[in-house]
Amino acid sequence: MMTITLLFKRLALLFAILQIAGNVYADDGYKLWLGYNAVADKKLAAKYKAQLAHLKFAGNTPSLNAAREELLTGLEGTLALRPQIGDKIEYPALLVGIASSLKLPGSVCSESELDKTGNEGYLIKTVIINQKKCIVITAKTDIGVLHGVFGFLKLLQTQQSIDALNILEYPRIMYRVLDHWDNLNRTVERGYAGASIWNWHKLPGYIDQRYIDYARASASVGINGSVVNNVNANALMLTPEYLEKVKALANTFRPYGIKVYLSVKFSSPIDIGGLKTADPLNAQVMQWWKDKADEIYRSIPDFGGFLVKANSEGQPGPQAYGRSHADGANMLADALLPHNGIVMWRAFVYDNNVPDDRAKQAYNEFKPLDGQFKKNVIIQVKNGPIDFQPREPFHPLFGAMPNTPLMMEFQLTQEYLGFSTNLVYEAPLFKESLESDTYAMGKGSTVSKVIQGAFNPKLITGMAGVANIGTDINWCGHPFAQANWYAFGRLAWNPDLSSGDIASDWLKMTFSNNPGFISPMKAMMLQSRETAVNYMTPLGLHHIMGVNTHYGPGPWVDNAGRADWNAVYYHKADSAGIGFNRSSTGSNAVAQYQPQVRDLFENLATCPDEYLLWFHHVGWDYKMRSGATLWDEMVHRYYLGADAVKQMELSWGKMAGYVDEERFGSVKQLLAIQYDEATTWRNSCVLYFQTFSKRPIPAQYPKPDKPLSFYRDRKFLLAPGIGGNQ
Ligand code: GCV
Repeated sequence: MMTITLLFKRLALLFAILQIAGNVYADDGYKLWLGYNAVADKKLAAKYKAQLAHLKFAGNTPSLNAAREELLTGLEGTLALRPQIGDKIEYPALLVGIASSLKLPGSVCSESELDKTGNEGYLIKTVIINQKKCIVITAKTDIGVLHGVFGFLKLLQTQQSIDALNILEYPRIMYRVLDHWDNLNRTVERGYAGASIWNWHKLPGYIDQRYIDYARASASVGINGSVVNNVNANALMLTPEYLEKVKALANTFRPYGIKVYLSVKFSSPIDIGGLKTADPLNAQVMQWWKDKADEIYRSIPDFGGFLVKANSEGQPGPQAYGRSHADGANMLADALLPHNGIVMWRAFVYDNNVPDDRAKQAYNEFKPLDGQFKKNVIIQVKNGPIDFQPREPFHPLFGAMPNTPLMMEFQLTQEYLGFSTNLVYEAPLFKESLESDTYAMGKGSTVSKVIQGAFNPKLITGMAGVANIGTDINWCGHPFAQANWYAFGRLAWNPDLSSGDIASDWLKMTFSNNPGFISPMKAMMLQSRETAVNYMTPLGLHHIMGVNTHYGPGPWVDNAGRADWNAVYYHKADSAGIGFNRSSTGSNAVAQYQPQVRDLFENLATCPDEYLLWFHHVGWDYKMRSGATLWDEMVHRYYLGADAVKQMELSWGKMAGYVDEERFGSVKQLLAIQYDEATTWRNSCVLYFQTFSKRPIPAQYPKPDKPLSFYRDRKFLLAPGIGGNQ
């Protein structure tokens, strides 16, 4: 007879085996894509183990130590392997370190190969040394080695062969930066994942483990900069008290190759400097910024530089003194140049005078300044001309300023994409912008090439992502929102990667390599952004979200502070039709694009359906490419979008066997909320626009079960995301 204790022991063992075999242990999402789940394919795991039995890791600097620790954590997690570590090479070996300290024979990696990796890239190669096969992870710099270690671990996490490796990686973009819109009181403007991760009160004395894990995760996808405070900046940030705290963060991030940047308030010389003016051409003001820069670099020698929002949404700027954006940016650039710092000056501008078309303002203000900025200034341009909408055409400034560095600004936090309750994988949105052809230097002049400096190699290059990170245990508020942080880093490193490849890497590293999981989940992710466009803003509609909060539908909003904060300004629905006429008979925003692009958008026959109502006011009975009338097509898209969320729920429901219960349950609940929100969007918009179209909802669709007034009357006064500029 089996004793009770033995029975319990056996059950416990069985349970443990089942957990490992199915790889479905509880997971709160904190580890992101660095959970280093055990390689489930036992044969492959055994082969990896044999190939990685010995490790020679050269060097002992903070970055190399971080790399070594990450490698050992990764090997332990994926393979339960603790390699024998030694200086003498035992075979089969994994050799890691910068090329000069590994003392590799010239035949292993040539100077020219290494040169191609630059200061942050790496080589991973299978090589023969003393007639024995080894794997080498090497680079010119410590940071390159760290990136190489993450690259190598990705191979194991995604279960790829390591038999014959020959990988040369380097970043295509220089500045790959997360912008945190975090306030000093720990609210996060447009943050939907809890409070700010920076605990200013406890800094500099207390270094939260989160700061280190943030740096690890960011470095693992090649991010090399962090702007830690909101672009609606508080001048206090530049006081000695706060700079001390920033220094502590910089020290924490440094081993991971991540520099700290600060958003600065243009009026700081007045606010905290005791001056009477912030005029960029005033000698005292210039000196104040120089002294401030010197002060910062004394304690943070590798400080990255400043991010500036000026003359926009009430923020101070050089125009108050009759000066231009170039005057303002160049003054700061002069202060930073001796220290190799940069100025990221934002092109997201709209002033107090309501323009005929807000979409045109940035181009109008910045294009004439082309070539006038100092070499360490980069103009940060949102992907589209309005404001991070679910879909926008590419910003006309891309390609229009050939002599000025332009930095792409994407938004990872889902301000206009349903906050953190909506599963929206943003890589397809990013790619759509990057692959748009500006025609600036002839066919093929994509936005991606422009921001990589392909047409002017003298320019610095950059990509920024407005972070979606907060204190939620899973960092981003939705387990799948982590994929947007991940995808941003991967695309900033190489904008030519595909959304699908990035999605499968992320899914494998985060959840499971099982094809039964990867295939439907990748499809779900890839479709999710189009789905959101359909249930929110199909056919080129935009900015019809709730006022201020940007939560939920608000197509009826017509009483906000200024005309271009109202939804009616953007959709212009009336009894004749709907849409913003930006063609030559309207605001003529199309003229800001190169002729080929202008003509494409100008002409109703060629304007893609996706941008139809962005560029045209179209009659309700206009015949669409599908053969349906505009009204019927619009209704169809709204229903398609909401139905697709139901499909997402069904697909996810089948994933229970592949995912731990915790994250399975979390995504399940969030998808149910998303379905509710999608149907709310659908019903609100269809009912509201019907008051203009006066046409029926086609019979095949279920009628909304509540009247328009129900949706209009809902209030979301305390929706998250607006914390006040503290
Ligand atoms: C940080 C939009 C957002 C604001 C944001 C602004 C910007 O208007 O709603 O919250 O402010 O963009 O990018 O500066």
